[in-house]
Amino acid sequence: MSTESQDYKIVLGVIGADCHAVGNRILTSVLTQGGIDVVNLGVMVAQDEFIEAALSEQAGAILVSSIYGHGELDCQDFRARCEERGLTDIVLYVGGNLVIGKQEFSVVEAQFREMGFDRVFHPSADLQEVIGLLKADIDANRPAQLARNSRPLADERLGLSA
Ligand code: B12
Repeated sequence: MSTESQDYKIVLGVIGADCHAVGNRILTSVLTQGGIDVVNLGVMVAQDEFIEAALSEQAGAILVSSIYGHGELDCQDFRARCEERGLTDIVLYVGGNLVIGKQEFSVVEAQFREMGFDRVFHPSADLQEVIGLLKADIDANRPAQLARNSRPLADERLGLSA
C-alpha cells in the first residue's frame, strides 16, 4: 500500500438490510486504484458498524451506499450518532438509489444534506470526480499540524523527524 493511500482511509458499506453488492465492489476497486485506503464492510451494514470501524481504523470519511430505496430511513440520525461517539468532523458521503422511485435529484440531495451528509451522489456519479472531492474534503478536515504538506509530516516522510 502506498503512503498516499494511508493518508486517505475511508470506511465503505451498504447500509441497512440492503444486499446489493455489485456497486460496493466497483466502488472498492475504483477508489483503491485512485489511492484511497478502503475499509469495506460489504452489504447490510448497521450505522453502529460504520461508526465502530471509522473509530478503530481512524478513517477520515464514511461512504454510505443505499441502493434499495430505503436510504432515508436507514440514514436517519447518522450524523448525530457519529457526533455522540466522538466522530465530530468525519466526512460523510452517501450515494446510490437513495429513495424509492424517481424523484428530482436536487430534492433528494437537499434532503440528505439536511440530514448531515457532506455530499450526496447520484447512481451515475463520476467516480474519478468522487476521488478528487474525497481527498480534498479529508485534507480540509485534518488538524493543522497534520495537514498534508505540513512541515512535521513532510519531515517524517523524509526521515528528518526526531
Ligand atoms: C441485481 C439487483 C438485485 C439483486 C442483488 C444481488 C446482489 N447481491 O448484488 C437482487 C435480486 C438480490 C435484488 C433484490 C432487491 N432489489 Co434490486 N436490483 C438489482 C439491479 C437489477 C442491479 C443492481 C446493480 O448491481 N447495479 C449495478 C451497480 C454497479 O450499480 P449501483 O448498485 O447503483 O452502484 C453504483 C452507483 O449507485 C454508485 N454508488 C452507490 N453507492 C454509492 C455511494 C457513494 C458515496 C458514491 C459516490 C456512489 C455510490 O456507484 C456504484 C458503482 O458505480 C437494480 C436495477 C438497476 N439497473 O440498477 C435493481 C434495484 C436496485 N433493486 C431494487 C429493488 C426494489 C430490490 C428489492 C427491494 C426487490 C424486492 N421487492 O425484493 C430487493 C432488495 C433486497 C435487499 N434486501 O437488498 C430497485 C431499487 C428501487 C429504488 N431504489 O427505488 C432497483 C433499482 C430495480 C428497480 N428499478 O426497481 N436486486
